[in-house]
Amino acid sequence: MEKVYLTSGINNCGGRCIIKAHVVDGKIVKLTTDSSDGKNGTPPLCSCTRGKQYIETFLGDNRLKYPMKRVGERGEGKFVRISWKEAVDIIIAEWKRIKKTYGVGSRYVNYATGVSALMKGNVLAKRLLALDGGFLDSYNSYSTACISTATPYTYGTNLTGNSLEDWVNSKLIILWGHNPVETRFGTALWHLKQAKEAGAKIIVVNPRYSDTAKAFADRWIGLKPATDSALMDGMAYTIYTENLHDQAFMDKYCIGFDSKHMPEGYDGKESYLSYLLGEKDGIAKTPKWAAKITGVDEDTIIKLAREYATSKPAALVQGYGPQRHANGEQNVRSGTMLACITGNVGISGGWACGMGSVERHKSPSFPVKENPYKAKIPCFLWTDAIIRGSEMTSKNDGVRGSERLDGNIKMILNLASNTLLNQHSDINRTIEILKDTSKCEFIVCSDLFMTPSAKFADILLPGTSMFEGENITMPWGYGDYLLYNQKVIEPLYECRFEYDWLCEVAEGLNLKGQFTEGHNSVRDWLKTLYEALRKKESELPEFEIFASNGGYQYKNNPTVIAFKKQIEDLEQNPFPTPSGKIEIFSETLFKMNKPEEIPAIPKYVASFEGVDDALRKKYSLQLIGWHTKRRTHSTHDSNSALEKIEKQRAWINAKDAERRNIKNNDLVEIWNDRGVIHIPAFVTERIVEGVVAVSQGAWYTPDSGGIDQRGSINVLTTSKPTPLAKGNPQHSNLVEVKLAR
Ligand SMILES: Nc1nc2c(c(=O)[nH]1)N[C@H]1C(S)=C(S)[C@@H](COP(=O)(O)OP(=O)(O)OC[C@H]3O[C@@H](n4cnc5c(=O)[nH]c(N)nc54)[C@H](O)[C@@H]3O)O[C@H]1N2
Ligand SMILES: Nc1nc2c(c(=O)[nH]1)N[C@H]1C(S)=C(S)[C@@H](COP(=O)(O)OP(=O)(O)OC[C@H]3O[C@@H](n4cnc5c(=O)[nH]c(N)nc54)[C@H](O)[C@@H]3O)O[C@H]1N2
Ligand SMILES: [Mo]
Repeated sequence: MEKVYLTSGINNCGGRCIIKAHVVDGKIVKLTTDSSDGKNGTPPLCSCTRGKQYIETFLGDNRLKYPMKRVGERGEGKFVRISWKEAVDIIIAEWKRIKKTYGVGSRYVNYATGVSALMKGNVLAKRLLALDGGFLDSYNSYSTACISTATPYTYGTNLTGNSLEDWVNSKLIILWGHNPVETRFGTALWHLKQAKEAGAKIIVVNPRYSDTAKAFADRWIGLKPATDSALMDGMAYTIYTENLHDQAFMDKYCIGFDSKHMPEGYDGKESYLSYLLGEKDGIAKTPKWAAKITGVDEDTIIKLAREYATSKPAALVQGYGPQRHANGEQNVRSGTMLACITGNVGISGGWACGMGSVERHKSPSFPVKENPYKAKIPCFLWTDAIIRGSEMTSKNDGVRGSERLDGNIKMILNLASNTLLNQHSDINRTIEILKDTSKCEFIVCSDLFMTPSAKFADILLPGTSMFEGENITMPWGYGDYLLYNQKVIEPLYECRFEYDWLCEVAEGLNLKGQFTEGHNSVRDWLKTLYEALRKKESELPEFEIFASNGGYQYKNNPTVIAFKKQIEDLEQNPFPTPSGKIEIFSETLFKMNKPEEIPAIPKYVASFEGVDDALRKKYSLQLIGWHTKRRTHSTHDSNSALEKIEKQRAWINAKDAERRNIKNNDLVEIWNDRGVIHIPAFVTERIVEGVVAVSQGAWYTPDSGGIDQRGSINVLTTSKPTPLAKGNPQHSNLVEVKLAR
């Protein structure tokens, strides 16, 4: 007899969809998904090709089956099977030894998104470490470091998005480095379809002619990577000089746009307008000026500017691609400036730009205990904290909570993460750091597969997949639902959910009671956390109903328009910025006193390893990555069936290929000072000249000479952080390309 269980993917795909697992005799025989059509107003939560492949990806013979201990050199990938008891005993012993020898601040839990549901190993581990005296915590994410840092300098908050059903009210939608057809963002794709059907014109700005451009765009504007702010300045110049801007809006709600609206005591020459017109540096930021930097021709810039300023209301929506650059903070603030000068803030059909988060419903969260150790690092700087933690300061490295760190990282728990190697920048540098066991002395990994990161574990533990346990899955910002992961099958082999062995570690530390707070199972915890949420979200049904229905899609979703209150009555509702207004000029940024890297106004700042870096003499091509439909980060790379929806290839413009005698599908070598990869070429007009693109997430697979054979972009990316956010500039890289062999 067939039984159907309701569940959902728990990886960090921006979309979280309904998965129905059909089980016969304890075996999953097929997966189906949500078949609703969205006609009742709630977006369908149907899976894409990745979701349909969860059996092949997660339940194959390539799973890690038993706990293991490293026997060879670290990173060599040689392990022997051990018992769970031995694994837990070793973890407890090392945990205590490292605490005693180096102090609590030497213990670190790596950034991890392999389990992005409510109960997840990394958060649980942090809870236990906090109970045990503390650990070095981190802030930021690899997703949104720059955009979430920069947006509040303008608006005081990251809640700058309208709820997406409002897109149908936009006359024009500019998807700026945003690619929801391939790169899922909650239910954004469905709302985009609705908007298109309602007649919105759609323009895509992206160095690549993405699937979104192909499926939706009336026009594609291909620019050179990391030149977005120059394009936006050029647009602002046209909008201002043709008097298409909303002066009344700027006068009333903004500070720092022009010399008349500067904060007290500041020279008018520091204003945005003064920069735009070249009053200080003698360079007017004309479309002609912008064309030279961006590679977009002058007429296209002028036309785009006029269209955006006159098609009111219009939504210029920023993806996260442009901010994963060396100057990633700047284009975020440039976007917010454009939204303001066109008066598209606080209105239906408009969009304020920046982070664009919407909080319509509260999310459940797991209670991490207060961490007694106060210092935090930006999550991108963990390799630095292994080799020079004791030198890292708040001033130079963005350390928060303390002036400096008091030591180096000595223990890492890397649970459901491939960021220990594959997803972090500069793989060869990371290998050098990790392979020296005198630096970081102890590494625990829990994963489903022998990933490039897993090979660097001292203790390697087999985790359970989405089918093998219960959880609650929450969508990204744009989605009004919670999904329940019913347990579909028993854990395979000796696999265990991270919570189960962490409870045993807690017991060995005499912290079990505090760690579990009396909960006997994951389900018990989920119930407690859900009930806490239900106090805030009264529409939610009782836990048992929620769990047996596989989750809940909210019906009561009042439309949110960001800053509507502020625009209607600024006196009563000031912006949550220091000045109470929209800060085109930020005094806080000004006082950082680094005008070249971190200007007080949004303006084009040349990116390192960007279009005008002197290094281009050696490495003439800009290399960007993107989030492909073929994977969720590195997850699914082990499933070769998905190769048919997108092959791992390097996109290269036909002219650049011709110069190098490269034909479509030729194996090419891409290199820079950091490393070398071999990958087939995709020779195409779908990418602008001078740019190469390799999708992120392929598993690093070196040959005996250390040349990656799979096309893992992080062999080529830099570990140098961005100036303000100290984020990951993983799309800013200079490389050269030639035929391989
Ligand atoms: N060059 C470049 N690098 C990037 C990015 C980029 O754009 N360019 N993007 C960055 C971004 S935005 C992010 S969020 C990070 C993501 O980086 P990660 O958080 O490392 O995400 P994944 O690669 O999906 O890896 C998650 C790991 O969890 C494992 N896993 C999957 N399901 C389960 C499970 O149920 N249980 C357990 N225990 N393990 C599981 C997978 O096998 C995988 O090894 O990558 C960042 N890295
Ligand atoms: N299928 C799939 N969906 C996902 C994920 C996944 O791994 N797979 N990951 C999820 C996660 S954790 C995240 S954080 C998000 C990531 O979402 P994003 O960060 O938005 O995704 P990216 O693909 O890195 O960037 C978006 C687009 O920006 C373009 N781009 C790169 N550089 C520039 C530039 O300088 N200027 C402009 N204008 N465009 C540029 C890229 O070509 C790309 O198409 O996606 C989520 N959704
Ligand atoms: Mo992300």
